[in-house]
Amino acid sequence: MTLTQPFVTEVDFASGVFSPRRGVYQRRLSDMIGMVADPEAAARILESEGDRLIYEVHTVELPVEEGQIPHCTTRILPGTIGGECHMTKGHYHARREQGEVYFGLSGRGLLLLQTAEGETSELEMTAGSAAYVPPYWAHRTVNIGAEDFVFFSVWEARAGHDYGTIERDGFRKLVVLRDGEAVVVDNPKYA
Ligand code: PAN
Ligand code: ZN
Repeated sequence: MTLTQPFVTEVDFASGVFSPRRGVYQRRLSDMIGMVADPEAAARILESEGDRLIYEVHTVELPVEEGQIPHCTTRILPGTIGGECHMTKGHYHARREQGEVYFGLSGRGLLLLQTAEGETSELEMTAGSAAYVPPYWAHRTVNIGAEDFVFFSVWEARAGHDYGTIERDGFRKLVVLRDGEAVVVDNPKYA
C-alpha cells in the first residue's frame, strides 16, 4: 500500500475539464467503429469529414489497489453516426461485483444499462442527476441533447473495464434520432 496524499480538483461543469489537468484521453470516430450499429456510416463520415471527436475523459491517476477511489468526468459531444446518437464505448466492470456512481454536470444524456441475463434499463440524466450503476450491469452513456453532455463518475480502483464483451455482442438497445427526438430501439444485430 502506498500512502496517497489528499488532493482537490476543480471541475468545470460545462466542459468537464479538470484544473489542474491530470489524465485526459479522447475517443474519436475511428475508435468507435467496432461499437456503432452502422460501421459503414462511420467509415463514410471518416472519409468525408475526418476523425471527429466523440468523447473525452478527464481523470485522476491513482494506484490500482484496494480502497482507492478513481473519479473522472466524461464529455460526450452532440451528434449522430448513421442516425445513432454519440455515446461511450460502454463496458462491464472486469470485476462484475463492483458498482459505480454517475453525477450529471451539464447537458442531457441517457444511461443505458444491461445485465448478462438480458435485463435492460434506461435512465435519463441532466445536471444534478445522481445515477447508480449497480454491480453486474454493463453501462454506456449517450448524448441525447444539442449541447455537450458532461457527467462525473466515481468507482473502486479494482473494478477494471471489460470492453471486449460489448465490442463482441453490442448493446441490446440503441439510441437513435428520429424527427429530432432521441428514441430507444432494439438493436437488430444484438448477438
Ligand atoms: C466511466 C467511463 C467513461 C467512458 O468513467 O469509463 O464514461 O466510457 P467508456 O469507459 O465506456 O469508454 C466508467 O464507467 N468507469 O468505470
Ligand atoms: Zn464503469
